[in-house]
Amino acid sequence: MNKVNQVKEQIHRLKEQINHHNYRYHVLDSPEISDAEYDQLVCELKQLEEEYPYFLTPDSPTQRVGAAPVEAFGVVEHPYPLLSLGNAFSEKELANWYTRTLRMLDDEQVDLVCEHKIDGLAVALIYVDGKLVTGATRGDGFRGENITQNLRTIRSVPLSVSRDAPARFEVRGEVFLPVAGFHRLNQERAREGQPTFANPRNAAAGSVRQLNPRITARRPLDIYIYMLGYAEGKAVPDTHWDRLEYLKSLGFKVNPHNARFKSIKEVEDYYQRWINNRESLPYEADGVVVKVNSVTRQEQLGSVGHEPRWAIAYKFPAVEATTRLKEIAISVGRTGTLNPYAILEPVKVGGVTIKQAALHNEDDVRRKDIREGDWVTVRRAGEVIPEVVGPIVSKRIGKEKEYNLLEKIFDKKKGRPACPVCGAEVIRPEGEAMYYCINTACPAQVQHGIELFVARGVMDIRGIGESLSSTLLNEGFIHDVADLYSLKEKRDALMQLEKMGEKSVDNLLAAIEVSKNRSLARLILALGIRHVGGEMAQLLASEFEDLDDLKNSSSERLLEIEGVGPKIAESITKFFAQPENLKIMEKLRTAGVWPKRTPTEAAELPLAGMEFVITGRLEAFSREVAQERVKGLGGTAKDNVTRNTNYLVVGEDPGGGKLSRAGALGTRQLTEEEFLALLEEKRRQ
Ligand code: 5U1
Repeated sequence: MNKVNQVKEQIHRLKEQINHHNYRYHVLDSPEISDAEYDQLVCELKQLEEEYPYFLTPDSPTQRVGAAPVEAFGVVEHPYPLLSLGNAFSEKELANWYTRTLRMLDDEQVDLVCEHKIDGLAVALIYVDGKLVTGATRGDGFRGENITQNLRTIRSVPLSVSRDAPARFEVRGEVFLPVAGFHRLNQERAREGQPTFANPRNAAAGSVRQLNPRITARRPLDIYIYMLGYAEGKAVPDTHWDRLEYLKSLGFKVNPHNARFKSIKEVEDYYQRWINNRESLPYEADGVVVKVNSVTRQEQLGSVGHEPRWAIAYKFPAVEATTRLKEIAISVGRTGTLNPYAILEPVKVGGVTIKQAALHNEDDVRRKDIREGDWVTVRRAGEVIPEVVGPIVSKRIGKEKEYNLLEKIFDKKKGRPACPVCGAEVIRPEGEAMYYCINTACPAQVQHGIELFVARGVMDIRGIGESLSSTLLNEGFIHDVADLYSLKEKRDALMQLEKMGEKSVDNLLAAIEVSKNRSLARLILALGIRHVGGEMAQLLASEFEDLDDLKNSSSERLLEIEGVGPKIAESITKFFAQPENLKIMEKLRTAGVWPKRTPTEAAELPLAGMEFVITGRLEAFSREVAQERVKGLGGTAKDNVTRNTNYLVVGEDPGGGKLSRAGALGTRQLTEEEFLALLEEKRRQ
């Protein structure tokens, strides 16, 4: 085949691939490749089309903005197409875009606006005479799906705005599912045996494009408006920034992290700042959108194809990649759970090479139909363990092996499945998705137990990492967590260990000694009782005098505590019914590790004891999310102002009743800004 035919063939293949992935992404909400890989395919096709323009056809996916609308929804024609964005993947590409922009404007400087590029679903909202009349998806840019009823269920979408607003106008924005809501939704779906969503974007798209708006209404969706589409019947400001301020004044939710800059250097700093802080955001962002501020200049620049020249998406490094899953192995967790995990062909994700990824449990592996030998999408978010999102079914060659955990751990000699670490019996309690090793002395369980015990925020014993805890166990220095407190009697022997000089041994022993003073809440957490995490440990520590008191409490007493359900109560009583655990408790008592409840016990979390009421609309997040933030820091969030209310947070259009009651009671009132500052300050404590 000659070169030209080869190129023709390659373009054809790329088009087919891109169309296929477009369909998976936009119509089925079930992508098979990562966004970065999709971008790469489009980039390749664009380059070829630029080099060989006679192969560029109007039906090329580079000439479309998205996929065609699904027919089940009505169709909305967009009077002004909803554009997509060109991408910059490096500082140099961004600088090139800026240079080009200045050249076209024949200027030396231009004001810019930066916004987070939220990974959600772009929508257009049309208001007529102050009322929301139509809400639509972007679709292919010209025609979208009519999802008005669904968008109406999103609380941050105003159903009406001031009568002073233009007679007819359109705003555009991104609907998204906050990360916390996404995890909750997936947990719920997993419990109900439904397929989980691969990421918050798919979950948001899947939620918004429900044929039944009641389902949409149950999902904690949110929206940020990112531009005014058009306005008729009234003059509007002539810069993008002022338009956003104007939309804010009409009651639209605009991202508070937007920023205005005068140089590309400041844009780069903003981008770097958010690369480092993006995990702290309540939503997933995959880059920064950089826009020319002046609307006159935007019009001067115009667009090329479906991408405006006046804006660009400066993408963050990818957090997803695809690779081959070589094998599914099993590790044993702290509570004896047998956890399948993927051994991968090493792959770089967001700058870090990963070789392993989490797979949750066997049901999840089955539900996602992940097989050994599959090509899979892996995802890394922040510091959490990378996870396998799902298989790329189209890449299967027929040699992939379905996974069966029991088959994997079947011990022929014993004639039964056996724990891969200690060989003990394995059970699967009714109604649970996990298999368990029943041996509480299983070395894997003990080691994880020690890792939890010494962890920061638990007993906080610095100097014991994974490798030392394993050495201490394997060399017989300790058999359980309580033995840490008798290590001082083995000082000389410890100094014989590799990498353990006199100084490090003494530091370690000193750290162990100091840990004897940790609070009751931390000790309860350190015991590793199933289902008892930090918040629950805190709650229990505020209710019980000491470990004896907790041990002796009946199920009934436990169940009387608000927040303790049957699962937790059962887990606590089971824990204290085990003789090995009682032995550990006695050793701790003898070693002097026996904290009593202190008056400040309940106050370990920074907002503990503080009661908040929120009134009116907040800009930064919905009321539910604000309440979650308060609770996450140990505070309580109530609906009504009482004598116990410490703070009334006052948003836009506050309820008069709450304000006047707070006024009468002298309750401290916070503006949204003060509230955010308080949360930030407490979060850092
Ligand atoms: N924040 C933001 N996201 N976003 C997406 N702004 C923004 N602008 C867009 C898109 C597609 O497009 C306009 C620049 C046309």
